[in-house]
Amino acid sequence: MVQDKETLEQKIKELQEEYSKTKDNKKTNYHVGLIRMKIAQAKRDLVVASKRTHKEGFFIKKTGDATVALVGFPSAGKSSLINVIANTKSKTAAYAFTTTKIIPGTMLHKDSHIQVFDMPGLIEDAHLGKGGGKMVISAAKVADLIVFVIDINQLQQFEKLMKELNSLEIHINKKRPYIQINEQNIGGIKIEVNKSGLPEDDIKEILIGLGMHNAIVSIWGLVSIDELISIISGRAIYMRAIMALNKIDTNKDYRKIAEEISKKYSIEVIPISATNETNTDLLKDKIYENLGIITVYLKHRLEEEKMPMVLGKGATVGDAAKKFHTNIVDELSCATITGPSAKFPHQKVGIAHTLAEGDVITFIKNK
Ligand SMILES: Nc1nc2c(ncn2[C@@H]2O[C@H](COP(=O)(O)OP(=O)(O)OP(=O)(O)O)[C@@H](O)[C@H]2O)c(=O)[nH]1
Ligand SMILES: [Mg+2]
Repeated sequence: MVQDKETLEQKIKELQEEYSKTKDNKKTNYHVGLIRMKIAQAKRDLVVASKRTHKEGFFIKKTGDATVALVGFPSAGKSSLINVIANTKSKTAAYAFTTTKIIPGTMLHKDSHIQVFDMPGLIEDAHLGKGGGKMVISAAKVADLIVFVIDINQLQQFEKLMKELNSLEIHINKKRPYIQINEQNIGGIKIEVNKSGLPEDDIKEILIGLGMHNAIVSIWGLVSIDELISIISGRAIYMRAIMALNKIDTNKDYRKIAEEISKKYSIEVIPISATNETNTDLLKDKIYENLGIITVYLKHRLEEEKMPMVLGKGATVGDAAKKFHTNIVDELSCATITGPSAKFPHQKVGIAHTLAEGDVITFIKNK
């Protein structure tokens, strides 16, 4: 009989309890072996049962001001973390594949609503569909930021995750090289700018291999052959990521380890403990910062109430006006600003004025 997920989870829990009660008693060797075997079997069944339910979470909807995906191996602490930083309750447990579908939550930060996805654990060969990998990856791709959740005692898992993403043509914390290809009807392949570091003949060969025989090409940045193929074929994805180095309560060398990983992989590392809630507020700040967003407040001249609005870093008064109402920009003469971007309270500025975190804006319409 095929058992469902809940039954299997209950079974694993009971077996694990039995196991912890008997494991130190030498006389019970055979019994302990039997329990271990049963646990292993139940876990295998659970993986299969989990696969059956994977489809449920596949159609994810983006909501809020930005989306963050928690990516990591099973049991790294993704669910424990989302329970602390977002308003959701995701099941946590000591065994792998506790989370079997994507659980969305909302993290409130500085009046912004950040959508956070808790996801099933990613394992090696996820790109081949192992452990529901395809679902996890498609959800990760729609996010604006990946937060890798890594168990400090399982650092080798990070290397495996990076390899996995690499084989999926997902480039982490890398700038997309600027490449322009204008296909033509005749004339063969003409390379106008080549800052790629690759010989022109190789570039031509790649283009022809991808079915482009006539084109004007410019490449403005260093790029490897694999990356070039990945970009031209439209499969390359560039994503920002930071790392939550979890379970630091279990490793006193966490500062040194965090520094080493950060240097080795050029990634921002935030050492945390999800269960003790250590540095989880700092992580929220870092998520917000790395999303490249700011929160500003709109205020009517005669009212006290302020309406929060989330914009991209570098946004102007005009951008805020457009987001508020597409037609308002034409009617706008200027705005007054109170806050970090203003030299003094109620400073009058034009629509090209660049906003900063926490600004209060009052639009002033043409008479
Ligand atoms: N000591 C310690 N244990 C932790 C910490 N965070 C999580 N855990 C434990 O690690 C185990 C796995 O945690 P989960 O949050 O279920 O891990 P997950 O990444 O969601 O796992 P899957 O859903 O299986 O992919 C649980 O027993 C947690 O209590 C932490 O900061 N410190
Ligand atoms: Mg989980």
